[in-house]
Amino acid sequence: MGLLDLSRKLIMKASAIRAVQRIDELGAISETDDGLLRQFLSQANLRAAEKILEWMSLLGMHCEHQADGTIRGILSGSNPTAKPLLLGSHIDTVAHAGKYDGALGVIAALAALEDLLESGCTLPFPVHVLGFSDEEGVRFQATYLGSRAVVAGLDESLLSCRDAAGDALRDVLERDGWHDGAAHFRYAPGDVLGYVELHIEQGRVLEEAKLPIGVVSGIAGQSRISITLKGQADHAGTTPMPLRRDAMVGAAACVLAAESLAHAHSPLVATVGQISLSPNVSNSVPESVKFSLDFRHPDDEQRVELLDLLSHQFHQIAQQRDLEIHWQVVQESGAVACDDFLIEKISRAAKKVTGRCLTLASGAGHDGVMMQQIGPIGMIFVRCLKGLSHHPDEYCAPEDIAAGIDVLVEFLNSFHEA
Ligand code: HGY
Ligand code: MN
Ligand code: MN
Repeated sequence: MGLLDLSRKLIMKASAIRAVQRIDELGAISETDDGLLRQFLSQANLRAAEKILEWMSLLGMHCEHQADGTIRGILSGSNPTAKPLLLGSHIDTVAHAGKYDGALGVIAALAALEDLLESGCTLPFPVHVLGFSDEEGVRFQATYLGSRAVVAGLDESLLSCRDAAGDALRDVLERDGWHDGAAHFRYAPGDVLGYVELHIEQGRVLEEAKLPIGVVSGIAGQSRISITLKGQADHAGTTPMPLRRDAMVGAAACVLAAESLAHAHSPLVATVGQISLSPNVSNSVPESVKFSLDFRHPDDEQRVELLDLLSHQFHQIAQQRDLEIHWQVVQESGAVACDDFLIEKISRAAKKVTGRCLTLASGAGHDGVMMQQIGPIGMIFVRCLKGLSHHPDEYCAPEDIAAGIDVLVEFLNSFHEA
């Protein structure tokens, strides 16, 4: 461990200690007692939002919430008419989540503002800290609902998405929305100085480089596809193999085809994370299988070309096995580049705090994909143990959290300099 890391470990500032405690506090707010899960407009997600609003009000921020559960705290600057700088991240989580993904970005932003207020510093612009209601897209299979709502609103196609219970997003919003005292905040292109998000890396690059902090160059594009294969249910004991139209075996061939395509075209990554089949009984040949495909590549052209190739392979597999195939694009977002000016400022701040700074791309999606529609985006990555994420053992060391907060403080203070 470097000297700087050690010093941060030994002398943790109050704001960093509080941030670590708040991570634990928020991590305990879940909609199940079987691991951490906070979905769009679940009661747990709203309770987490309320908790963060409490912390924002302790800083004297003007606090607001939207009906969808997205929240924001506003800290005024010396020039109230200046364009605001946006900070923040998402409040929702995946299932069996770690407690840092999303939450750390909101909590670190508040900790950095706490440090600035403690040092009597007033920024030359307002700062808005946002906590987005949904980035993971677990409930409705549509990602970035929170950030999308504040930059573009939710269109008909999104409002008609249905959750596992068959409820449309529109109806869930109507029925379970936080309507009481709800504000309606929207940002248009050019409204803001920029959006900067601190997030755990969710990869191994910083750990292998033995660095606590990195600056993000850009966010990979992603396609989320839903595939349904339909064959014929049959008796498992009496149907000879050559006569079967087994949708499960067809799906298995597709999954292996996706895996070998990704191995052959690194850094392409392809994941089948969700699968359901019917009739789903042990003594019937599966009639239909529905599975998800998460397909990502830093280069959009390659992603589109390779996805087309894989779709062709899936259709061939279906044809060979006499299966019907339905291929539905659920969600696509192109790769986005972070802003050079923000990258430069963040790397300078990181070098000041940690001595070095690495620039790296993000394979994970982040709300910056939506926020770049209204202004320049920047991201600060914080090392996490073994790169593990979307897992209960996700871990970010307190001294690395402290480093992340210090980098945010340095970054914010750099706006005072010419
Ligand atoms: O899936 C992702 O890339 C992110 O965790 N939403
Ligand atoms: Mn995530
Ligand atoms: Mn995240």
